[in-house]
Amino acid sequence: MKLENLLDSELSGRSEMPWEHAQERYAEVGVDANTAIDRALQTPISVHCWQADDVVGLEVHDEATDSGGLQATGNYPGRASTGDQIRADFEMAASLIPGELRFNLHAMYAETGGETVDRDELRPEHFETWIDWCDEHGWGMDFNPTCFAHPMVRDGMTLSSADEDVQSFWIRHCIASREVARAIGQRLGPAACNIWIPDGRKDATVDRLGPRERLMEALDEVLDEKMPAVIDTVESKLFGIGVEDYTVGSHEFYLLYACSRKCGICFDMGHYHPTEGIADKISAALQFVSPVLIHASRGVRWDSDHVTRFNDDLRAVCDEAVRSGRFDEILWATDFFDASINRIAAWVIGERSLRKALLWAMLEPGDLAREAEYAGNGHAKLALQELRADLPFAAVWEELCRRADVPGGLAWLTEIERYEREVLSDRM
Ligand code: RNT
Ligand code: ZN
Repeated sequence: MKLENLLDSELSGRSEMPWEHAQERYAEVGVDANTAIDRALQTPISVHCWQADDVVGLEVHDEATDSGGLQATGNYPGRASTGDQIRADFEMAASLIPGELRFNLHAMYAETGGETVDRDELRPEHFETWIDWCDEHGWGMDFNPTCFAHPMVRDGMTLSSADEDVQSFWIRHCIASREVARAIGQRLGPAACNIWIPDGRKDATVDRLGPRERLMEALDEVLDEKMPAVIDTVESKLFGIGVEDYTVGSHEFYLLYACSRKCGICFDMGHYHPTEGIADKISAALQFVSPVLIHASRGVRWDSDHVTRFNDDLRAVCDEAVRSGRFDEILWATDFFDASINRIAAWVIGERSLRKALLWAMLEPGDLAREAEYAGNGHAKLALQELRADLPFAAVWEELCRRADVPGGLAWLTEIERYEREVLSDRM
């Protein structure tokens, strides 16, 4: 079978098992597959806008800017370069992603109608087109200040800079961003406003305390005003390209900050040591901090932003979120960018994999496993974990896609190829 024949075939990789049979198999192990589908579909996933254009944004800078340690590699044709193109591409992607979506925008995607508006002067009106568009489609929205790729990033520093002009510029930008998030929240329902900064040093850092003290003070200023329509979160990172030795906003820094200031924490799956997962952090953090925002991503060696896949790491995160019993305090967002493949396909693969992992977690025979654990029956617990791979998951996923009116199996790939031919090829 050749790929093109498979895509043309009626099944194209879809499950043939009748949904009713699958439902019965899950019922035997105490799982209501119907409820799992509903829950998985109703869990909002906040889709990052920056996959569309390799984190370039819509601003024009005359001066050179610092990438802030983010690297989108590759030059696959068809990159979106206007707000309209990003919106069109996302509409395409969204038609192939099952379940409730939100749209996650960065400040660098302001639309100022040709006027130069610096980041510390952004206002909600510069995002009106985005907000109207999300409203029209019934998508919630989230927001992020953009503290990178800008001439005011000096010596790799923003909020933690020792240069008062630099630091106050970024404080004003973050406050302006919270105002935008508030406007979004008031219109579309509470909006997450996630702060990530690139601040750090390449090598042999001597002063590790000073920048952290300045970051703490800057954040306190940024978050000073209570905004009920805004869900504030802070995101740590271990290192970035060119920022290998020291990151001001480390895991410990932000976890303690969030705990003491009562804001949310963001765990990005690609932001820890290569073998360190975030799954086990969820139940620990939730004792002290809420909400927990997940940035679903995939680290590969030095890169923290490969397209999310339905792999062990993602399943572990979703399992823990469901098992914690505090699923409502967990917010789901994606964060990856790959410029070497069709960007819309990257979106679809990444978002579908997260939805799939959520469904997988919701289909765990969790009551039986918990019973075995508390009865000291470790082997039964292991056997139940193994059983998950024997249950007809594909048929339930298929049913989820059917209910959401999106193609199952590989059929969505045909749509992407058509869009590439008809729309993306004109962008070269
Ligand atoms: C960077 C962080 C951050 C960014 C976006 C663009 O390492 O993960 O979330 O990816 O804000
Ligand atoms: Zn992230």
